[in-house]
Parts: sequence; structure tokens; C-alpha cells
Amino acid sequence: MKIGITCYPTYGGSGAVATELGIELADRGHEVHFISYAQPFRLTHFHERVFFHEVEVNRYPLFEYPPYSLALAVTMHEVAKREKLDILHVHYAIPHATAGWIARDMLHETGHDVKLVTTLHGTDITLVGQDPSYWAITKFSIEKSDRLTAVSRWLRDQTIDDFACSKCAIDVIPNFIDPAVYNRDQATGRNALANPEEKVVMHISNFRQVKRIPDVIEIFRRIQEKVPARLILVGDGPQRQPAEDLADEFGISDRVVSLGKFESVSELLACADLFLLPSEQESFGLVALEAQASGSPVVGSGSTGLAEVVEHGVTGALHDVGDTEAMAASAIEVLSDGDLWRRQSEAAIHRAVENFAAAKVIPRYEQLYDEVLGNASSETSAA
Ligand code: GMT
Repeated sequence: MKIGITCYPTYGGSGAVATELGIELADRGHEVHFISYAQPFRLTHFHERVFFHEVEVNRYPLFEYPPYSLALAVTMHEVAKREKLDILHVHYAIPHATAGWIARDMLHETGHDVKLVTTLHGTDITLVGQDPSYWAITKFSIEKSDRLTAVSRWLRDQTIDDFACSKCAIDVIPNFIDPAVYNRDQATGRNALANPEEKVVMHISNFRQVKRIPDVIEIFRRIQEKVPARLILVGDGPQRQPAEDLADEFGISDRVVSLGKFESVSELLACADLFLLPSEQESFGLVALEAQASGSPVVGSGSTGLAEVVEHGVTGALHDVGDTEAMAASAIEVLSDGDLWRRQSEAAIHRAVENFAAAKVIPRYEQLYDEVLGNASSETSAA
């Protein structure tokens, strides 16, 4: 099969999932064309069946806002026509599903029957998509897609509710990990992160408001009062500086290390004794899955998609959004009890590998591609 993948190339879960999916598909014999304004951050190595097409946006002085969506639609159209793509698979609905709809319909005009698959990731539905300036076009573009996937049951249900989309058929295909990349054996440099007697508590994100970064600092403030520990913050975004300021204010900045952005986090996660993710909402929580695969229990907030990743009391603990006291209590409990930590760590690895290994999840995308192309009864095709 020949698949065009469009995603945000910058740091973020949707771009990571889209890129890893493309690489896995190429490993399985498909030809994959990434189409975006920059090379996706996880696309770091040459692969004989992976191509990247950069979208050029004309910056004519009349344009206060250069129309990226149109330039993207044109590049998708051009690439699909030249490379004879079967499928345009877009990740994050805004504006990718809209650009995909334009490109697909332009191709249909010339008799090229390409199919549009849209994967919904989270804030494209729950936050940005709810803004009045985007709601109608997001609903329209979702409904025009040939197939839809969401990364959790929670996100599927939100989409149906938030967009009054009762006729939308949405397949749930979760985020995935490669257990060869995310595992405890990757741990190098733990001694540089913390002293041997200290527990390594970690948070990785793009430091946006939805992640509730002040809660991370508050939970850690409580943890370090009971357990010798160090907080490792990885990533960057608007809440990074306020987080560092809050650590100063609490008088704990000597125990908080803010590393900034890293392209690969597997070595860091493998050093974590506990991962914190107290977000306002997570449609899935890819980083929590990566942490679990790396053997770290996860403590976070539980009423959204994260509850499909973390099993409360088994691979970590989930509490109400903002309940930093309960999250800190769960964290202290698992960090202070070696047997409990080992059980949760083993369960976390088991859950990640059993339910979310790439080898189990990627065939579900292939099956969906086969169905949309009308090859559903055939063996999963390659190339
Ligand atoms: O929705 C976002 O915040 C953007 C997106 C991203 O690109 O970082 O993150 C979402 O997609 C990930 C991959 O499917 C999910 O694992 C994250 O849970 C989700 N983020 C939120 O729902 C906040």
C-alpha cells in the first residue's frame, strides 16, 4: 500500500504516534510519504520506503496569516497524484482533515480514488475543535473522512457528544510502543540525574496549561517531605518557567532538575521510579504508556483517557483532577514500599507490552486501510 501521512512535525504525542506509525508501516513493506511543513521530529533515520515532502507556504505581503491549510492541501494533492497514493492518513483533525478533504476531492475530480483516514488525538476535539471559529469546519471535515479513528474510547465518546456526530463510526486504535525501545534496560545515566538514595520522579510534556504543571510541583513538594527524591522535568512550553518559579517559591529548586526538550526520552524514562501525569484531561497519555513500558508506575488524574492506560492500584494510581493530596499519598506509598513498587513496575511493563505493543496495534491500522480500500477479505497486504 502507498500511504500519505500528515501530522504536526513538532514535539507532541500526535506527531510522535503518526511518525512511529509511518516507520512501522514501512518496516512492514508499505510505502510511506510524510507531508508536513517540517520533517517530523521522530523521523531521524533513512528508510528505503519512507519519504518526506515539505509543504512550502508562500508569504506574500498581503497575507497577514499565510494560508497553510491550502498549501498543505495542494501538496497532498500533488504527492498523492505523483506517487499514486492509496490513502491519505491525517493525524489531528485541525486543519489536517480539512486539507485532506480538499485534496481527496480534487483527486476524485481527475478519477484518482484516494481514501481519507483521520485519526483524532485529543485537543483537536476537546479544546481547539470546540472553539466557535473551528467547530463547524471540524465537524464537517470529520464527517467527510472515509474512516475515523480515535486513540481511546473516551475520545470516541467525546467526539460523538461534542460534535453531535451520532452517525460517526469511529474505530478506537490506541497509542502503541516498541518494547525494544521502551524498557528498563535503556537506563543509562541515572547517577547523573539523582543521588543513589534518591527516588527519581519524572514528568515529560509540552508544558501547556492542560498538563497542570503546578500540580506536578505541588505533588513533588509533598513527596520530597517524606521520601528522598528528585523531580526531573523534561520538555518545554509556556508553563516551564512558572514551574521553575514555583519550585523556587517552595524552596525545593535544588531537588528539581529541568532538562528541556529531548528527541528521545527512552533512556530517561528507564531511570524513572515514578511518573507524574496530573493533566486536566488526556485523551490517552502516550508518555504514560512509554513510562509504564519502561517499568515506571504512573500517578495521575483518572476521569479521561488515561484510565484506559493506567490500571488504578495495579500499574499506578489515578485520582480526581486537582487532588494533589491523594496523588502525593499514592506516590509516597509506592516509593516507600519496595515490594509494592516492584509489583506495580512489573504490572506496568506487562500491561504495556500485552495491550499496546506496536506488533499488536499496527495490524489494526492495516486492517482499517484494507477495509476502506475494499480489500477487507484479503490478507493484510504489504507494498
Ligand atoms: O491533543 C493534544 O494535546 C495534542 C496531542 C499532541 O500532539 O501532543 O496530544 C494528544 O495526542 C496524544 C497521541 O495520541 C495522546 O497520547 C495525548 O493524550 C493527547 N493529549 C491530550 O489529550 C491532552
